Amino acid sequence: MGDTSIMEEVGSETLHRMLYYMKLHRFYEDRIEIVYRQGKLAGPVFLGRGQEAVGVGSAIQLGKDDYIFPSHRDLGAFFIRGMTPEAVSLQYFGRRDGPMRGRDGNTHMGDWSLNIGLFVSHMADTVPVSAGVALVLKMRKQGNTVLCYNGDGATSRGDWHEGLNLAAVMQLPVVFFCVNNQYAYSTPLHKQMAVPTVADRASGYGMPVDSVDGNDVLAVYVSARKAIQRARDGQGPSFIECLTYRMTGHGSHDDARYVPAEFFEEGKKKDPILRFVAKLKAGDMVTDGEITEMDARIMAEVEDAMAKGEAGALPEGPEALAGVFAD
Ligand SMILES: Cc1ncc(C[n+]2csc(CCOP(=O)(O)OP(=O)(O)O)c2C)c(N)n1
Repeated sequence: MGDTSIMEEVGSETLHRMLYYMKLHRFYEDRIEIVYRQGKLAGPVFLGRGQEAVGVGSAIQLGKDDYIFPSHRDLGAFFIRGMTPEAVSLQYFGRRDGPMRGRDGNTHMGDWSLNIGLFVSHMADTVPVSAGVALVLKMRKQGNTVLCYNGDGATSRGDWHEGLNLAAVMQLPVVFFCVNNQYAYSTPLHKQMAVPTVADRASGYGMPVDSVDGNDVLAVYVSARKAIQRARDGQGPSFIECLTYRMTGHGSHDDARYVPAEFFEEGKKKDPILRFVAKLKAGDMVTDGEITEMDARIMAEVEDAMAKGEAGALPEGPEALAGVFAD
């Protein structure tokens, strides 16, 4: 299926929303990284720069009663589900009114009221939990689905394998994404697995496995659409490996000197936002004027979110302890 026919099918409104969320993800993170370097944040910052197409191309297709279990690099998916830039800033600044009420300062966050599952570690602990949520949806015959996102490093952990197996055996309505940015912190892919792709690992569990260019939001969209439909139709789980590039260190504290310069060059050439804009323009789906207006709107939103995050109140001592220890 060519890009033009996909774009015609998806329609200009959804395409514009996709561009908006990819840019919001990028602009927000560019700005929060500066705030981090200014020494204003208590915790680290983890960026999904270069990986925006995966969360956006998939989560944009969900309905209100679906669930996501994002990782620390899927900020666009958080925004799509309704978490506001202001809420994310309150989180980063460790403020009382943030999603974790000031008890964590980085992206360890979620919000059950928005069907965004929480994670404790960056690794695969959300995989069996998302299978559990999918089991509930299946038992309720809701026709809803769960999208679960992990990095390549997470697939070396036992809970990833157990979760995939459980979902396949029980035919659960969940889609597992591997956002394969080719590094787990400083460990390149070939040093943590002896098969060439994560798809090779997933294919042992008895579910459809797809591999897509994770820097092509339309390719992610099409693959995710099929997998989501399967889940809704009661046909069980799917796995999608999205090959992408981490265009940054593991976190903002990491200058990634262990990554060869060519890797970053390659990532830059395949920038998912620039590629999407080029496709939209080639298909007459967006004008320069619309892009300029969108950029200005997003920058204003991000500035507002930073100001509100910084101005937010810190938790009082007893509030900071609520829910931390059993009564
Ligand atoms: C159980 C556990 N072990 C180790 C860590 C430290 N850690 C955080 S992220 C990470 C690497 C994750 O790599 P990957 O799954 O490829 O995701 P990416 O960060 O590349 O998106 C590690 C080792 C952790 N948070 N939790």
